[in-house]
Amino acid sequence: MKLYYSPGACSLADHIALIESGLPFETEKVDLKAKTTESGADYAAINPKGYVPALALDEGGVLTENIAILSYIADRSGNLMPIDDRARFRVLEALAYISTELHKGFKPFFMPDADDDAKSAAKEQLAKRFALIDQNLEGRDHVLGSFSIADCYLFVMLFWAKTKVGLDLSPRLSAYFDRVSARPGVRAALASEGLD
Ligand SMILES: N[C@@H](CCC(=O)N[C@@H](CS)C(=O)NCC(=O)O)C(=O)O
Repeated sequence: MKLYYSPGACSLADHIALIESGLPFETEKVDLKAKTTESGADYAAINPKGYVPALALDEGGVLTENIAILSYIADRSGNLMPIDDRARFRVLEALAYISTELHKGFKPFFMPDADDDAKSAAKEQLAKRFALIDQNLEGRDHVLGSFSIADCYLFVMLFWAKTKVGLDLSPRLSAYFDRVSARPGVRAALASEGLD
């Protein structure tokens, strides 16, 4: 497998999941402006969507979209998603919330032409979205029982909240962030992307 990524982008979630999975994989950095990869390949030919992440599969083909890639890694590894059917749907529910309510909420912070009003409205909305996550973490160390792909994705959202938005995290979210940051797999992914 090969993960196409950009340092600190949402592809960091997939990078963490791959390291945590113990599966063999390679990475290739993408220049998102030029749409080329570090080996000089045309990224648009690899992933016509033009964004990261993309995962080139050993069996051929390229998988895109965080939810699909994270689920694929979990499925292959067997250790990043609960086996119980009902709990699996809870992981999917969490991934969908993170993708559509959190991830997309950061958009103004990645758009060079977004004005301060758009950023401050987005910040307010994100604070509300994170408040719900905060409540759900009551009495838990992870989004679900044990570390899962939902934690890989949520970690990146909190990383952005701290580094790109300057959002004040609640004590519980801060503790969660510190706990996940301390995982060797997370530290390795950050180091590999030059973010440590
Ligand atoms: N729907 C996609 C969105 C991925 C996405 O937003 N990727 C961003 C980085 S976090 C990107 O590559 N943006 C550059 C671009 O769109 O040109 C997913 O969930 O995987």
